[in-house]
Amino acid sequence: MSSPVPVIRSDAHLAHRGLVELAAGREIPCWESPERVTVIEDALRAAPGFAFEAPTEHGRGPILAVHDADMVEVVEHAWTDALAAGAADGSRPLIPDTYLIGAYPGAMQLGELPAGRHLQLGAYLFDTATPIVAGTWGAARAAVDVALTAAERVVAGAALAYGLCRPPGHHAARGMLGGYCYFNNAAIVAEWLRREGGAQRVAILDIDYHHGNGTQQLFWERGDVLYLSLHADPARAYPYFSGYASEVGAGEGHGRTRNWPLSARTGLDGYATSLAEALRDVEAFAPDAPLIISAGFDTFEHDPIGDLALRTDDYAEIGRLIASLGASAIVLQEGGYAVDALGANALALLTGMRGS
Ligand code: Q9C
Ligand code: ZN
Repeated sequence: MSSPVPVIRSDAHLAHRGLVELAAGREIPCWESPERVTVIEDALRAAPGFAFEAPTEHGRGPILAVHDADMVEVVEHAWTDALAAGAADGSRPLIPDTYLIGAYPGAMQLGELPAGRHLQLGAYLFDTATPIVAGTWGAARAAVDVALTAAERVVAGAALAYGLCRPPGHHAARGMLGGYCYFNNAAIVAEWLRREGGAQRVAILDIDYHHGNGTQQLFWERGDVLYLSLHADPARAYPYFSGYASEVGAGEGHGRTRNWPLSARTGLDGYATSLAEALRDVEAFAPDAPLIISAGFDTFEHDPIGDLALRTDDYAEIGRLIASLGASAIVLQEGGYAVDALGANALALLTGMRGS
């Protein structure tokens, strides 16, 4: 019997509850809910072979190694600035009404932002699905600590550890928030393995339904971090503007980003074909650090915002395929919104990865 798989989890996320998001002009309840990770933890607790641990605090350093300090401050202070300015009564999430898109400046040199951090939010967000509430800062900080603690367990010798991160991270870029993500947990771990873990080459495999635009942006010109992503074709699926197969990185990072856009209703067969290519890329890159998996279960056949067709048992097979690399792995939770199936799907992936 192998040793239990560390599962790093925190209750700090419970205070991050966004209330509403906009879908086709309608206000709907946030898909990204606290229940998502509660049901995963419950399912793993009911199964043998997992050891549950709280994260240890790593401070802001690892976050600031990846994200703009000004953006981190906006996440920290937007809520209290809004309350202090009387711009919010505390009963509803902060969702900006105005966004600083790339075309705004044209040839102008714009250098100033309003002092209120709630008013700066629109300069960092790229969608309306990433609300700030009182508990957002604490939850986003804890998710990073969850990810880093999982990484530490693997560096210390565990073959596999699972960071039950919430909020997720892969849509967060250096100076950009969105897609339910504030800080890029997987990217922070990758950078931490480089700076603190003595690694020269780190690979991130992203199996969330959505393209990890944030992770791709962060490592686009980096030769030392391989970013591989399987996701719904952005020609039809969020985040729309990245994730095409033609995107392969630049400069020293040329060839160190690869994307596999997938057709609607892709099931295990099609998925495994692309995954095999990605796994060959990992082998060729020969990372000298644990493999980082950005794990989303929004590829599930009944996911409410996805359109792929993976079944619960398929996650076990995907886990076995990844495990066939023989590498140690840090699995970090990203998306997945079919709440009733998330526990079984996470259990299947981890069971496949640990080989029993
Ligand atoms: N109609 C993650 O899975 N909204 N983020 C999509 C499509 C945002 C997903 C709207 C989806 C973000 C971590
Ligand atoms: Zn997703």
